[in-house]
Amino acid sequence: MNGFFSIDDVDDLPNLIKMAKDIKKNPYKQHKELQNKSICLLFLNPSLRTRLSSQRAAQNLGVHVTVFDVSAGGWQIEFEDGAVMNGNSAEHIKEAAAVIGTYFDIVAVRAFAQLQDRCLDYSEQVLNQFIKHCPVPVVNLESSTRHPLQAFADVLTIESHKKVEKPKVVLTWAPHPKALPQAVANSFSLWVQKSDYQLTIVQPKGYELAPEFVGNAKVEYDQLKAFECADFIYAKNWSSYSDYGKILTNDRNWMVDVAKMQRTNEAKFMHCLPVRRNVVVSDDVIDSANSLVVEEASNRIVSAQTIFKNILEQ
Ligand code: SN0
Repeated sequence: MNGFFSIDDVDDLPNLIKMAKDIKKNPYKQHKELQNKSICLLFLNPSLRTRLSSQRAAQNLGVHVTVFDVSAGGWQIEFEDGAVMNGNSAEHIKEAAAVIGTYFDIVAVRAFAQLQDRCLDYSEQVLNQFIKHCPVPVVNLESSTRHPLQAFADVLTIESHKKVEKPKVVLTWAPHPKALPQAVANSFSLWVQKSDYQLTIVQPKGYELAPEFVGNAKVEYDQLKAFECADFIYAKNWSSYSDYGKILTNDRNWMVDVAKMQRTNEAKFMHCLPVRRNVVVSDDVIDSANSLVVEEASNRIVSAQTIFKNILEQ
């Protein structure tokens, strides 16, 4: 693997899942050939799970890890080609990525969608500029349109709880006070479909994801209907793709609660975290025995470790 931007970098998902299961069983296996390798984790936005799980993943492999909050302690980076840099940006991505790439063997980057300009966000300017100008492999720690390490951890979680070969998975939109990116939902949809599970995406009108991310998923607008017989409920808020970055409704009736979960096939509840309790999901659902949110988050170490190992061993 020569970098990890999206599911397109995975040739063989069943094999990747198998490697992840081996890593989960034996996370501290010695890798002498990795002992002088190094990873830089660059954050342009906040993080809790991604930061800590990626560090633990690197440490488990015996790899040196450096975390850098670019937005807090670095120069403001310019991403526009040909920019006249007489504003706030002090250095161009061309130099920044080139230099960082001489210090480390992997550069992992978090850069959220700005939710202002759909074309710009969906062009993945920041990650693509890193990939273009960085001489070593780049890993996506959530970009404008994707969060593949999260989706990989989600699939690993479903794999260890599914009772049938192709479980019914429902991705449901849920209310939120802030406008959030579509990245988590987009990647979840792609990875679940690649895993060959049955996927239904349910959302209010106007919240449909971009067609390339909906793929062959069943699209529903009636949440109660979508929940019937579901094996997994994955809740997430996202802002509108069509009316880009906007909050179109905050209808509290879309919160996941016990009455809705009772319509499912004793479904497991999933969310990537952080989650707004009693807005996205009621306390009694997220605190129930069917909630997988903590296990999902713990699998973030496994997904990151599997990807780092694959890249570094090549
Ligand atoms: C991010 C998102 O993409 O939705 C990261 C999820 C892993 N979530 C948030 O920014 C939530 C912020 C909030 O205020 O609840």
